Amino acid sequence: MRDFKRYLVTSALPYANGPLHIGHLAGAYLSADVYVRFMRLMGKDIVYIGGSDEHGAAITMRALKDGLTPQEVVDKYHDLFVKTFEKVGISFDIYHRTSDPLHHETSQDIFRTLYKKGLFTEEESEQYYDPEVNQFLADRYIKGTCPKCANPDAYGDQCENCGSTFSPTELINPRSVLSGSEPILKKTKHWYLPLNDHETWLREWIEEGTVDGVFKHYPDEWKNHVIGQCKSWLDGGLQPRAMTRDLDWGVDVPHDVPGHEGKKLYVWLDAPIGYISATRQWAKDNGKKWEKYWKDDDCQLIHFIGKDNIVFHCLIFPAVLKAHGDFVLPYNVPANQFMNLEGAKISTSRNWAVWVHEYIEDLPDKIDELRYCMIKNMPELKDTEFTWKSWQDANNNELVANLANFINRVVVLTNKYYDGKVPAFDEDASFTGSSGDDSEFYDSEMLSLHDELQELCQSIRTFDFRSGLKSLMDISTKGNQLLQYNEPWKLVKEDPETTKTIMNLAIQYVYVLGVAARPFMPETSDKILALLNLKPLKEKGELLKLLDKLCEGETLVKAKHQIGEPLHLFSRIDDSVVATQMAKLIKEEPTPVPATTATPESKPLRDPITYDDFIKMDMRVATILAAEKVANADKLLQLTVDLGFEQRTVVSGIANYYKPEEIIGQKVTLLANLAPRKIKGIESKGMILMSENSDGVLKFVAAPAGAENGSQIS
Ligand code: B3M
Ligand code: ZN
Repeated sequence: MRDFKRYLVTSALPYANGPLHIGHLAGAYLSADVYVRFMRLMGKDIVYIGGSDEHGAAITMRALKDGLTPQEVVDKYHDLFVKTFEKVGISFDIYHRTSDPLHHETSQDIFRTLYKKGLFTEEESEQYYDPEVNQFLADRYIKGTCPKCANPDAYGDQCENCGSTFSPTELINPRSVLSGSEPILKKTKHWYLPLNDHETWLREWIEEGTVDGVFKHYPDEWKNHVIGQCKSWLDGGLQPRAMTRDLDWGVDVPHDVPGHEGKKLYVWLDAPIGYISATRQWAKDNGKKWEKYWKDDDCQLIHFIGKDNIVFHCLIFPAVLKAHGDFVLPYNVPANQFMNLEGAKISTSRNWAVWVHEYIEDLPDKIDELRYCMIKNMPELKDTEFTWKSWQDANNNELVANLANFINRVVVLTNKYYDGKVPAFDEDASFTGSSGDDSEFYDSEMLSLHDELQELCQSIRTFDFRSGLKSLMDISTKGNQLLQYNEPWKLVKEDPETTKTIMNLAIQYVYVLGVAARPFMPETSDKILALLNLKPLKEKGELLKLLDKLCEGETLVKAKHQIGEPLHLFSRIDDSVVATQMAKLIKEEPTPVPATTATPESKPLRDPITYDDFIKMDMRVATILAAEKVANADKLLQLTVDLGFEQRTVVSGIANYYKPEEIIGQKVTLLANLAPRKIKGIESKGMILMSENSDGVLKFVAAPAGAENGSQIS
């Protein structure tokens, strides 16, 4: 662990194409926020950078689906991100965005430098092109049959059914998502970064922590899974990677580069440069020099990301930085793994997620409870799981029963026995609860608080936030034991002097908790300090000062200081709150209660059929994964449904009754063995069962809640 003059911390820039879920928080934001707040408390010069990733197919696809322009999409989600991060207390020094002109300029400058240095190769390749809309097709704009598992709805780069990845030309029967037509191959030229040329130094940098023998970082401070992923890429051999795309949304290839027309920077080139643009903007706004953070070896750069972004932050972006020549390399990339939800992977398309903005709406006074539960279960080394029950348990059994209980007792007793004034104690009085005198006992307790706090600090420094949080709760447990063991409520009559020592000490514990809680639960820290009638922390070296004082045996909250009135820091969460959230997650459709009891005019029954006729129909439970309008057909939606054992496309005449975005995640019943039919050029496999009321309004025949996809209905 080396001390640096400056620190620059980044969190992955979320794609501005959908709201944030708890997996995002646990992955790249809470981890960084705990670290940054801690470093500020230690008096470090640290800047925390964030921003929205507003380019790439992720954005244009969303725009297409929602009938919005890409700019409208990114504006919408950028604004939501700003609010969400603010509410959850993610304390960015700047939250920027990649559609900002300063970012375009920064990315173009870097591209131009690499281009002028001759560090790109130009290569011509054949890529899919949609002749109907005159557009090259990004991988996600091509669908077709998976070459591995025959799933008819695989994307150009990946099959969500079997998980394999490939190039679009490997797809069987490719079709354009834009027009449904068959794409043609067309020649196009792009600039490539020859990553293969960077293999040797990247390997030395990752494995030895040096570049040309010069120290850069300690590899054993990096997480094993991060090094492991890098090594496996390196072992597989790095390939040249295109740094440009044929797109109409993104950062233009600089116009002084011949052949720039119609070309944009690859989103994974411009997005990490967003960290630099944001730092430039922050420096401008605050009268600082951004180069001090990016171009000075005395700055430690740390990227907080999720594991799916490792290759970009540990190999590709460093290659860009090194090729450019002026920039520092990341000192560490403490990537987190994934957080699952109630036994399943979080999935945006299946709406299996806890959306952070919805949590904030539903539980506005339970923000630190969420932070606590997320940090406690942070997927630092392996995937973890969030359950509403574990959230409730963490709150009731730990925050309420331990932390709030201890602090409340101290505040109540101080108010009761000493009119809310921190009791002074006689340093020479002999102490009944322990050998030695009160003063010796007091000093040794303060020293042990110092050691515990040091342990907490060390955990945070090594990105082990779970252990850090545990240390915080251990201090609270000790505080509770101090009261439990000495029973000041009894002792006050027998030995009032020693009671003063105990209570004075307990108040010091509360103060330590107030400071140490800050990185994890900032609002709670403010509340604890308010209970002691002290101001909120400014996060300017207060923890460093506290450690010094503890070392010196100096009291933290002085005798006679008037503390505040008791107040409950946390309250119990009832089962009903958990039940409401679970129901929301599973989206149980309540059985609609008819408005009137009048029998609607019913259609006559069809001719009788035999059991054999009936049993021919294979009806299955399925979930709608994706829905989009069918071009030139007002009534039709093209649906991708999950049958558990496979995914397929079904065209359904429900567009007048349901909007595509409303029905993602809807459980339906599917007549699965209906012979495939071509509808508007789309092969439809099966039919979604609908009920039709007397007015002709269609409603899904809902599958029972909890029924697994693929279950047979008979
Ligand atoms: N937007 C991917 C993601 O949100 C991407 C991260 C960019 S970090 C420079 O997972
Ligand atoms: Zn497949």
